Amino acid sequence: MAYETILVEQRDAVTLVTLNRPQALNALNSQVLKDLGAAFAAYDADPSQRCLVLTGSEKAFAAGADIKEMVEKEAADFFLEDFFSGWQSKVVATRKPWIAAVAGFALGGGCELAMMADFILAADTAKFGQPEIKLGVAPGMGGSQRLTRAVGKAKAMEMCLTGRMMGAQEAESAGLVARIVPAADLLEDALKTAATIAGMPPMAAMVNKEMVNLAFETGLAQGILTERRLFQILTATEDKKEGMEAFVEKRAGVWKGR
Ligand code: CO8
Repeated sequence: MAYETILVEQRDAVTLVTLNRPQALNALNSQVLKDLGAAFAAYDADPSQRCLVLTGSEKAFAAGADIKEMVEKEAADFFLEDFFSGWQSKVVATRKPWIAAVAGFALGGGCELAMMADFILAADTAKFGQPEIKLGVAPGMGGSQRLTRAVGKAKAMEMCLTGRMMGAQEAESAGLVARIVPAADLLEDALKTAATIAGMPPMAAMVNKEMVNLAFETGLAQGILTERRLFQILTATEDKKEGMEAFVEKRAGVWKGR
């Protein structure tokens, strides 16, 4: 598959996707969404691929939705195209795990895209922000909701109202990112982390992802009940039998993916 705005490579069981519009600091236009949608769908459908890393450049993960694409559009265009809805249906809908490896700017849609990942690994150079207010708009790809859930109302509100950026240290202490890595080691660390996930029983990885996401969608009692049911379903897999037998026999498990 030929992509215009991203680079895709497979490293064993890990798919590496690199945003590749350096002239626009990886601004997210419709072609990027089309390319990412196709790459994520291919990843989800390929049993040989078990984790994905999405990254940008040293300077920018992504500096936002493409302002030059939006400048001439009118409200009716945004509404009739249901602009930005594809990010939910093509990227968030991915069932297998993926990590955002963020260096440099992750602003507006770039911050929102990073927050769609299962978790964010940040270079010490990462800068997160929702500066849409400065353009007379507001987040449109989930930022006001995901940022608030990640860092709480005070920081999210301050960032959305002032457009200020949050550095990597603050992002880590606020709970937006899983870990900070020196910029030079970001990709290697992200690929290593992805390889660890890729080495896990694949169905268990998908169910663990679904369970954690459930915490954002349901109340506690319903979430705990659904967790228990999903756990019970996993116990019917061949990989559950293999995983527990391998532990007892003091050897590594060999996964069938079912
Ligand atoms: N869109 C399009 N082009 C961009 C974007 C962007 N978001 N960001 C940067 N670029 C382009 C610049 O225009 C420039 O292009 P050119 O060389 O042709 O002039 C090139 O990338 C390099 O950028 P700069 O020269 O500005 O680089 P600097 O290092 O000086 O500055 C910044 C870097 C601070 C990141 C700066 O580029 C910037 O502020 N960018 C915009 C950040 C922003 O506002 N992002 C939010 C965009 S809106 C959004 O994401 C969601 C909108 C929701 C709207 C909902 C409507 C329905």
